[in-house]
Amino acid sequence: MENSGSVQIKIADQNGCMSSSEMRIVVMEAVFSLNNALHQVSVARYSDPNHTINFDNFVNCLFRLETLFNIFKELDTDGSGTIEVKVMEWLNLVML
Ligand SMILES: [Ca+2]
Repeated sequence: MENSGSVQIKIADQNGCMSSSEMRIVVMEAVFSLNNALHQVSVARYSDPNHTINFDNFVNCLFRLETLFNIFKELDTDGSGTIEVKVMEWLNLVML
């Protein structure tokens, strides 16, 4: 995942919401490259029943992704791409 430094958000339709597929495009252009599983989990968590994501939920999703990514980078002190956490540390991370 690579942070582009600036974010220009384009919402295809004018109703203030985006579809799950639009969300994936915007997130990938803006900040993160999501694999299919992470995209599906993000949509399940942040979309409403018709699979659209409003702006508040989109911002919340981006904030959570960035926060967890930054925490991971801090814990991965040797840059190996893996971290080791105790159960209470892991619970604290996922309950953010
Ligand atoms: Ca490591």
